Amino acid sequence: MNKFIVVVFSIVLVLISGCSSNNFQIKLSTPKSFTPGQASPIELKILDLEGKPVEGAKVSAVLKMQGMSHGDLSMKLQEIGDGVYAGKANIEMEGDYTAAIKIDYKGEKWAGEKRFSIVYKNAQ
Ligand SMILES: [Cu+2]
Repeated sequence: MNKFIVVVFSIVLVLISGCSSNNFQIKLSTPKSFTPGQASPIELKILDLEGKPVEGAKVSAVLKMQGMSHGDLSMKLQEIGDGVYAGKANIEMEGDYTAAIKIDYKGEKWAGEKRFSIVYKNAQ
């Protein structure tokens, strides 16, 4: 496959996976930088289509880097209120990550991916 087809294909995939989030609006918050050896806070804000916080959901996420293995970067996120679910990940490398997110809300299941990137925190 040439590069152009790969790019078009991934855009189509992104569009398709975007459509699967029909029942929830999900916003991933991650720090811009991290300190090696310290867990990084990861937060997900989950709203329903009317913009109301989704409460009482079971939320988990697995962080992945494309083509690399960084041990177990799976997290259970704890609800901290207002539809925000928080967890920590032991990020050890800067770069682009995909968070594979699973939500179970009263038996209604959603799975999807969000992307983010993170860099090393510069020493002061
Ligand atoms: Cu890596």
